[in-house]
Amino acid sequence: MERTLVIVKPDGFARGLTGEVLRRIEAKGYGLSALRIDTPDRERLARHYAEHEGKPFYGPLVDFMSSGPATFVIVAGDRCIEGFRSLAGATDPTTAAPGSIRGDLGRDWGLPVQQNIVHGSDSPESAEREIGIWFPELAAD
Ligand code: DAT
Ligand code: MG
Repeated sequence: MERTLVIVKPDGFARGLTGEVLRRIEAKGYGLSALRIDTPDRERLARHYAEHEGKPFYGPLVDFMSSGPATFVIVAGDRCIEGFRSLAGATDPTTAAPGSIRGDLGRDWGLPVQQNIVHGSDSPESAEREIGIWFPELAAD
């Protein structure tokens, strides 16, 4: 069964949208196979966001992601990586399609990093790499 790593980011957690995000994942038909609330630490965030190191929003992104509690979720289901990316919508919440999590629940706050409520892995390789960072006990062998 395919797995993906979803994070309800600190903005979504602080706005009380964790349940709404989980509701949409379950309503779509995917399974929740692990869940933890935690304030992300900068060391694991640096590994998680290594592909963005050096970009102008990288520092603000790590600051934002480590600013408070977030909910880490392993979601399971056939094609759930692609399916959750579709549920999440485009990166920029201003232009994310209505009906998507970011399009319905997110907006621009005029900050150097977009706060867009959720993270979802973008490929099977990313999903297993990210699950290994945040749920090492549940990493694939
Ligand atoms: P996604 O989360 O849609 O996979 P990403 O991996 O390209 O997007 O970027 C990680 C996060 O960084 C993204 O969710 C929000 C922020 N971000 C990306 N591009 C940005 C930009 N050009 N300006 C501000 N924040 C940005
Ligand atoms: Mg990404």
